[in-house]
Amino acid sequence: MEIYFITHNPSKFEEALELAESLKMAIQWKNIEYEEPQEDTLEIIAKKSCERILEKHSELSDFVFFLEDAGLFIDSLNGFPGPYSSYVYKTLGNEGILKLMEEKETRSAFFKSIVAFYSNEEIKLYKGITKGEITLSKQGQGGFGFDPIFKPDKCDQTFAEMTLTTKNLYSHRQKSLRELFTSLTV
Ligand code: ITT
Repeated sequence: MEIYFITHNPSKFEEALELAESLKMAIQWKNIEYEEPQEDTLEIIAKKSCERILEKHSELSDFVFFLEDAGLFIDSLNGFPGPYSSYVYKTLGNEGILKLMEEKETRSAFFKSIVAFYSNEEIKLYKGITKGEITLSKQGQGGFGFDPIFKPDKCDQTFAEMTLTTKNLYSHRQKSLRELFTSLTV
Protein backbone atom coordinates (compact mmCIF):
# COMPACT_ATOMS: atom_id res chain seq x y z
CA MET A 1 0.00 0.00 0.00
CA GLU A 2 1.34 3.41 -0.99
CA ILE A 3 0.72 6.09 1.65
CA TYR A 4 1.21 9.78 0.99
CA PHE A 5 1.95 12.43 3.62
CA ILE A 6 0.65 15.76 2.31
CA THR A 7 2.60 18.64 3.85
CA HIS A 8 4.48 21.77 2.83
CA ASN A 9 6.93 21.28 5.66
CA PRO A 10 10.01 19.14 4.88
CA SER A 11 10.95 18.83 8.59
CA LYS A 12 7.58 17.27 9.36
CA PHE A 13 8.10 14.78 6.57
CA GLU A 14 11.58 13.87 7.84
CA GLU A 15 10.21 13.22 11.32
CA ALA A 16 7.40 11.06 9.93
CA LEU A 17 9.74 9.19 7.60
CA GLU A 18 12.12 8.23 10.40
CA LEU A 19 9.26 6.93 12.51
CA ALA A 20 7.67 5.08 9.58
CA GLU A 21 10.96 3.40 8.69
CA SER A 22 11.51 2.31 12.29
CA LEU A 23 8.10 0.58 12.05
CA LYS A 24 8.99 -0.92 8.65
CA MET A 25 6.45 1.21 6.82
CA ALA A 26 6.85 3.23 3.64
CA ILE A 27 5.48 6.74 3.20
CA GLN A 28 5.92 9.24 0.40
CA TRP A 29 5.95 13.02 0.44
CA LYS A 30 3.31 14.90 -1.55
CA ASN A 31 3.52 18.68 -1.53
CA ILE A 32 0.10 19.84 -2.70
CA GLU A 33 -1.06 23.45 -2.53
CA TYR A 34 -4.20 23.83 -0.48
CA GLU A 35 -5.57 26.61 1.63
CA GLU A 36 -5.68 25.68 5.30
CA PRO A 37 -9.14 26.56 6.68
CA GLN A 38 -9.19 28.91 9.69
CA GLU A 39 -11.17 27.15 12.42
CA ASP A 40 -11.14 27.01 16.21
CA THR A 41 -9.85 23.47 16.66
CA LEU A 42 -7.05 21.46 15.09
CA GLU A 43 -9.47 18.55 14.64
CA ILE A 44 -11.79 20.60 12.39
CA ILE A 45 -8.85 22.17 10.52
CA ALA A 46 -7.33 18.75 9.79
CA LYS A 47 -10.63 17.20 8.68
CA LYS A 48 -11.62 20.17 6.50
CA SER A 49 -8.13 20.30 4.95
CA CYS A 50 -8.56 16.67 3.91
CA GLU A 51 -11.98 17.43 2.42
CA ARG A 52 -10.60 20.46 0.53
CA ILE A 53 -7.81 18.38 -0.94
CA LEU A 54 -10.27 15.72 -2.09
CA GLU A 55 -12.51 18.37 -3.69
CA LYS A 56 -9.61 19.94 -5.60
CA HIS A 57 -7.80 16.72 -6.46
CA SER A 58 -10.46 14.10 -7.16
CA GLU A 59 -7.77 11.72 -8.43
CA LEU A 60 -6.58 11.39 -4.84
CA SER A 61 -9.83 9.75 -3.75
CA ASP A 62 -8.39 6.42 -4.95
CA PHE A 63 -5.26 6.91 -2.85
CA VAL A 64 -4.42 6.56 0.81
CA PHE A 65 -3.02 9.73 2.37
CA PHE A 66 -2.75 11.73 5.54
CA LEU A 67 -1.98 15.26 6.63
CA GLU A 68 -1.22 16.68 10.03
CA ASP A 69 -2.09 19.89 11.81
CA ALA A 70 -0.20 20.93 14.93
CA GLY A 71 -0.28 23.80 17.40
CA LEU A 72 1.34 25.14 20.55
CA PHE A 73 -1.05 25.79 23.45
CA ILE A 74 0.30 28.01 26.25
CA ASP A 75 -1.61 27.71 29.55
CA SER A 76 -1.00 31.23 30.87
CA LEU A 77 -2.18 32.65 27.52
CA ASN A 78 -5.40 30.61 27.69
CA GLY A 79 -4.22 28.19 25.02
CA PHE A 80 -2.90 30.83 22.60
CA PRO A 81 -1.70 30.47 19.83
CA GLY A 82 -3.31 26.99 19.51
CA PRO A 83 -5.10 26.68 16.14
CA TYR A 84 -3.60 30.04 15.08
CA SER A 85 -0.02 28.81 15.53
CA SER A 86 0.92 29.11 11.88
CA TYR A 87 -0.16 32.74 11.62
CA VAL A 88 1.35 33.66 15.00
CA TYR A 89 4.65 32.02 14.14
CA LYS A 90 4.80 34.04 10.91
CA THR A 91 3.82 37.32 12.57
CA LEU A 92 5.18 37.27 16.15
CA GLY A 93 7.69 34.43 15.89
CA ASN A 94 9.52 32.96 18.87
CA GLU A 95 10.70 36.38 20.06
CA GLY A 96 7.10 37.60 20.13
CA ILE A 97 5.97 34.63 22.21
CA LEU A 98 8.86 35.15 24.66
CA LYS A 99 7.80 38.76 25.01
CA LEU A 100 4.20 37.80 25.76
CA MET A 101 5.55 35.44 28.43
CA GLU A 102 7.81 37.99 30.16
CA GLU A 103 5.62 38.63 33.21
CA LYS A 104 4.13 35.14 33.42
CA GLU A 105 4.86 32.95 36.42
CA THR A 106 3.48 29.79 34.84
CA ARG A 107 5.29 28.70 31.68
CA SER A 108 3.55 25.37 31.09
CA ALA A 109 2.40 24.61 27.56
CA PHE A 110 1.68 21.68 25.30
CA PHE A 111 2.00 20.77 21.66
CA LYS A 112 -0.90 18.98 20.06
CA SER A 113 -0.87 17.10 16.79
CA ILE A 114 -3.90 15.90 14.87
CA VAL A 115 -3.40 13.54 11.96
CA ALA A 116 -6.23 13.19 9.44
CA PHE A 117 -5.96 9.92 7.54
CA TYR A 118 -7.96 9.28 4.36
CA SER A 119 -8.61 5.82 3.03
CA ASN A 120 -11.62 4.14 1.38
CA GLU A 121 -13.77 7.29 1.40
CA GLU A 122 -13.31 7.68 5.13
CA ILE A 123 -11.36 10.21 7.21
CA LYS A 124 -10.01 9.13 10.60
CA LEU A 125 -8.31 11.38 13.17
CA TYR A 126 -5.38 10.53 15.47
CA LYS A 127 -4.15 12.71 18.33
CA GLY A 128 -0.83 13.25 20.11
CA ILE A 129 -0.05 15.63 22.98
CA THR A 130 3.32 16.51 24.57
CA LYS A 131 3.41 18.63 27.71
CA GLY A 132 6.28 20.89 28.60
CA GLU A 133 7.20 24.51 29.17
CA ILE A 134 8.22 27.66 27.34
CA THR A 135 11.89 28.42 28.00
CA LEU A 136 13.15 31.87 29.03
CA SER A 137 15.14 32.27 25.82
CA LYS A 138 15.63 30.51 22.49
CA GLN A 139 17.82 27.42 22.80
CA GLY A 140 19.16 25.26 19.96
CA GLN A 141 19.41 25.40 16.19
CA GLY A 142 17.62 22.22 15.10
CA GLY A 143 14.01 21.46 14.30
CA PHE A 144 11.60 24.14 13.11
CA GLY A 145 8.91 26.55 14.26
CA PHE A 146 8.57 26.85 18.03
CA ASP A 147 11.16 24.11 18.73
CA PRO A 148 13.79 26.54 20.22
CA ILE A 149 11.39 27.71 22.96
CA PHE A 150 9.71 24.42 23.92
CA LYS A 151 11.18 21.99 26.44
CA PRO A 152 9.19 18.79 27.05
CA ASP A 153 8.62 17.68 30.65
CA LYS A 154 11.39 15.50 32.11
CA CYS A 155 13.88 16.73 29.47
CA ASP A 156 16.70 19.20 29.89
CA GLN A 157 16.81 20.14 26.21
CA THR A 158 14.42 22.01 23.93
CA PHE A 159 13.17 20.25 20.80
CA ALA A 160 15.65 22.42 18.85
CA GLU A 161 18.59 21.05 20.88
CA MET A 162 17.61 17.44 20.20
CA THR A 163 18.51 15.27 17.27
CA LEU A 164 15.58 14.27 15.10
CA THR A 165 15.71 10.79 16.64
CA THR A 166 15.47 12.22 20.17
CA LYS A 167 12.65 14.62 19.22
CA ASN A 168 10.89 11.55 17.86
CA LEU A 169 10.98 9.95 21.32
CA TYR A 170 9.02 12.82 22.86
CA SER A 171 7.08 14.71 20.20
CA HIS A 172 3.34 15.15 19.82
CA ARG A 173 3.68 14.26 16.11
CA GLN A 174 5.38 10.98 16.87
CA LYS A 175 2.49 10.05 19.17
CA SER A 176 -0.32 10.73 16.68
CA LEU A 177 1.60 9.11 13.82
CA ARG A 178 2.56 6.07 15.89
CA GLU A 179 -1.11 5.50 16.61
CA LEU A 180 -1.92 5.72 12.90
CA PHE A 181 1.01 3.56 11.75
CA THR A 182 0.41 0.84 14.33
CA SER A 183 -3.29 0.72 13.41
CA LEU A 184 -2.20 -0.04 9.83
CA THR A 185 0.18 -2.85 10.68
CA VAL A 186 -2.28 -5.00 12.68
P1 ITT B 1 1.73 21.83 6.87
O1 ITT B 1 1.95 22.09 5.44
O2 ITT B 1 1.86 20.37 7.21
O3 ITT B 1 0.44 22.42 7.44
P2 ITT B 1 3.01 23.78 8.63
O4 ITT B 1 4.44 24.05 8.91
O5 ITT B 1 2.14 24.89 8.12
O6 ITT B 1 2.96 22.53 7.65
P3 ITT B 1 1.15 23.41 10.92
O7 ITT B 1 0.12 24.24 10.26
O8 ITT B 1 0.75 22.07 11.44
O9 ITT B 1 2.41 23.14 9.95
O10 ITT B 1 1.87 24.15 12.11
C1 ITT B 1 1.40 25.31 12.72
C2 ITT B 1 2.55 26.08 13.30
O11 ITT B 1 3.06 25.39 14.44
C3 ITT B 1 3.72 26.28 12.33
O12 ITT B 1 4.15 27.62 12.40
C4 ITT B 1 4.81 25.37 12.83
O13 ITT B 1 6.06 25.99 12.67
C5 ITT B 1 4.45 25.16 14.30
N1 ITT B 1 4.75 23.76 14.66
C6 ITT B 1 4.05 22.67 14.28
N2 ITT B 1 4.65 21.55 14.72
C7 ITT B 1 5.76 21.94 15.37
C8 ITT B 1 6.82 21.27 16.00
O14 ITT B 1 6.89 19.95 16.04
N3 ITT B 1 7.79 22.01 16.55
C9 ITT B 1 7.76 23.36 16.51
N4 ITT B 1 6.82 24.06 15.91
C10 ITT B 1 5.82 23.38 15.33
